[in-house]
Amino acid sequence: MKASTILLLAAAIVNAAVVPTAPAPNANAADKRQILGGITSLAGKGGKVPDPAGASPRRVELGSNSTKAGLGQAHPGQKVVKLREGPYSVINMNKMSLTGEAGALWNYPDVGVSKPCEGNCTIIGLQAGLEYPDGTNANIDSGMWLHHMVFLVKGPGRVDATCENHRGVSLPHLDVGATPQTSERLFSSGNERTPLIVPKDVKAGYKINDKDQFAFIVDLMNDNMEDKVVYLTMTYTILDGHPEDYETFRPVWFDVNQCGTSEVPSPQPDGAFTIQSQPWTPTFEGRVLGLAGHLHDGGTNLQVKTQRANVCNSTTTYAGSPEFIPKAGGMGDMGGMEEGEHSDEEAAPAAGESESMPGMDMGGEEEAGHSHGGMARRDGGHGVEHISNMKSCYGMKWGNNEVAGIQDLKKTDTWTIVGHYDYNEHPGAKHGGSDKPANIMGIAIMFVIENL
Ligand SMILES: *[C@@H]1O[C@H](CO)[C@@H](O)[C@H](O)[C@H]1NC(C)=O
Ligand SMILES: *[C@@H]1O[C@H](CO)[C@@H](O)[C@H](O)[C@H]1NC(C)=O
Ligand SMILES: *[C@@H]1O[C@H](CO)[C@@H](O)[C@H](O)[C@H]1NC(C)=O
Ligand SMILES: [Cu+2]
Repeated sequence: MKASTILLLAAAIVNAAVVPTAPAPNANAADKRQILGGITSLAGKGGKVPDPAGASPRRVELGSNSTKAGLGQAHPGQKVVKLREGPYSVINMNKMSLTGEAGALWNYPDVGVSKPCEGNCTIIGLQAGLEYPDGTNANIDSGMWLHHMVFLVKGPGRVDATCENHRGVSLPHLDVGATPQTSERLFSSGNERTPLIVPKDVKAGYKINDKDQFAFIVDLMNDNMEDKVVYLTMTYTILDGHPEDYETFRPVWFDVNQCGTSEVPSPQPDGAFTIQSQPWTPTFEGRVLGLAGHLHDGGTNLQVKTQRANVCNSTTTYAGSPEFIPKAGGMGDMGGMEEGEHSDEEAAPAAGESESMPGMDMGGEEEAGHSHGGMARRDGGHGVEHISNMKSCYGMKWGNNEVAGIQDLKKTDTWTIVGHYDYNEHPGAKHGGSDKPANIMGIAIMFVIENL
């Protein structure tokens, strides 16, 4: 089937099944590709599959003191639950996705995502992960990437703060059969797997009820020579019910390609440059709990600012722990790895760096260099260092010189994010194995305790 046929088919399916009255998407080619996830399975390009025999349980109750999502920030009565979603089959390096990426499950919508509780509960921590069926970790060292995931919540009263007034179709919402008026993007993660953690001295949470439905957009990458089946994990730290003394926080998603695929073309092939979002004027008021940014390989830092102050400078760490470094001679490491470029400097410490970070650490986002435009290696190939961590800024620590006194969200402010890249410092991913830079991203997710 030709790509254009597939696009039309995808658009027809999505429009017919989901939004009968949707106007024609005013989307560029990159944006349209997001819709394709929906027909990925039909075309035999991977997607959700049944649990393999002998797979670990889909729900795992971790101890209330688990460092996984609670990270030691024990709130009285908290529970830590890991849910394994999927599993998803990811095609190998010798196969192409519908959109032409080798070894990729491309922006695959999953509207059958489980919830950590029946009825009411309150989320005070989140962290995404990737696992093999037996429960072991899946990361770059075995050729698997949690390239990108978006966590949407659909339900009464859910409104996406930054796409609510978007004109035309909002692609992430459309992809899971919703709109910005009926759902919101709560969280996102990439391979760096930044957690959201409400510090124990802050009484605020995201209140879930029985009408809420969870949906994921899942984008995974397989550098191996055989197909792989993996589970996307979401570890929830929750409180039962809606404790009266806990306020409600709302997510605010900043993006240089807001309400689109989040991708933008790299403005130049080398050197330093910035990418910037449209300004956003808050539609509600509150107090900022915390935020973190997301960039692709080549990124140095992402600034979140208002006209009043710099709010957060979310900086990148590259190859901070061994699981983020491809194994020399591994299946996915085509042609082997230049030993000299790797090992020594890259095997830096910092394993679990984000876990030692106190306070609100947040839904950071994605990861290391997923280049959505690539025809071949979306990771930029061997010998390239990948982002393993992005710094979070959290509300109770505003005095750490990152913030000039701004703790509140006001309707009189204007918010902007600026992604800083420098390909001389860190190589970016290439498009289709060519010398052309792949598309890049600039995102930040902020959590705001709403003044009600
Ligand atoms: C969890 O940690 C707290 C504080 O360190 C301790 O008092 C409590 O006994 C621990 N609970 C469990 C189940 O280990
Ligand atoms: C769930 O929470 C809502 C709002 O806080 C409340 O009105 C409702 O009674 C709760 N339901 C149950 C079963 O506790
Ligand atoms: C943000 O971090 C970058 C990288 O460490 C640094 O060069 C820059 O000066 C910082 N910007 C601000 C406004 O603090
Ligand atoms: Cu990204």
